[in-house]
Amino acid sequence: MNARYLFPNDYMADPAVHIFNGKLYIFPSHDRESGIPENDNGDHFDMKDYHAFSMNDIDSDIIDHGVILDVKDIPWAGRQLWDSDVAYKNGKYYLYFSMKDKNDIFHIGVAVADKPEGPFIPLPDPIRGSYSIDPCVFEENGEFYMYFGGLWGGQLQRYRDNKALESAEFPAVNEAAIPSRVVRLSSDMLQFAEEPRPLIILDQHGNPLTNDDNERRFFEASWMHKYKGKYYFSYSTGDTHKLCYATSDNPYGPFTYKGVILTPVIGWTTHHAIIEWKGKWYLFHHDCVPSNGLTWLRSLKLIELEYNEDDTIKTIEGITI
Ligand code: FUB
Repeated sequence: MNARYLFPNDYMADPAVHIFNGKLYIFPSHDRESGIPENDNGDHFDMKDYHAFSMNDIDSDIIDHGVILDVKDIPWAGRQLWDSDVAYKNGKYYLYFSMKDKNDIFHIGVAVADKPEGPFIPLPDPIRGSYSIDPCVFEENGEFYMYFGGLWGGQLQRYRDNKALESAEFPAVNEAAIPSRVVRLSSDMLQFAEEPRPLIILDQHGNPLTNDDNERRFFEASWMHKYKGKYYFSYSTGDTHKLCYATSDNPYGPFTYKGVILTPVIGWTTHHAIIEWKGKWYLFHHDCVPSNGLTWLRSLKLIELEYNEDDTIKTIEGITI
């Protein structure tokens, strides 16, 4: 399968992908030209709404279902609708989204709908105890786990043991890297059921990846899938622009680093979803080729993902696809 751009009409990024009612749904961030200068805080990613998309088949055209949630309708809104994900339980769809509050602090919000196409009605407040960005929700035997977090503009370095620090703190170079977080959701899907836990990624010797290991350590863009009974946690390395993955026998980890899924693409960010549909596996992601490299104007892309005999993932070359 050749890689293809999914929606040339507009800039969309950070795809979350799920099969609902036999169709494939994509929930991306909706990039736009805000005119805000580029900085390490990510202020130039100033998105204001979300759309939902669906596909009847992997080769078919993508259907744009329009706006499913707008920042102006979210009571606690400050700015910047970043990465989101959607989960289904008992006839309702739950949209989990990253957004800054009125004090410019990222939290994770929830909005609820009867259909994946929305409209999604936001709760008046973010999830209690939530912080940082990039929620990914994974279901296992009726329990839902959220994986989240993002460094730099995503503010994860401002928290330790789920408490806000006076100011951002990075570990020393050879100390364990700042981990992403995993938390089980409450049965009503609207809150955390427990304190978020660190998601530890170990190297092949059983040592946690260190803060200076920019080629492998977590930065943002959590995604979880299961293959042959194992949990595959994948993520972006941020400033080294790769999608990597680590595996575990337990959704809470610890995970062991396995390798690179996607080498750097054109653009600063890289963010993805991995899903099996009709017996094949796919990588949904984004790059900035159509915008001639403008990092804040990203385009959705799709390519088949393959495994090796030993269940490792075959690396895809980002620039050439
Ligand atoms: O789209 C804004 C941010 O860029 C996302 O939340 C990150 O994962 C990165 O893709």
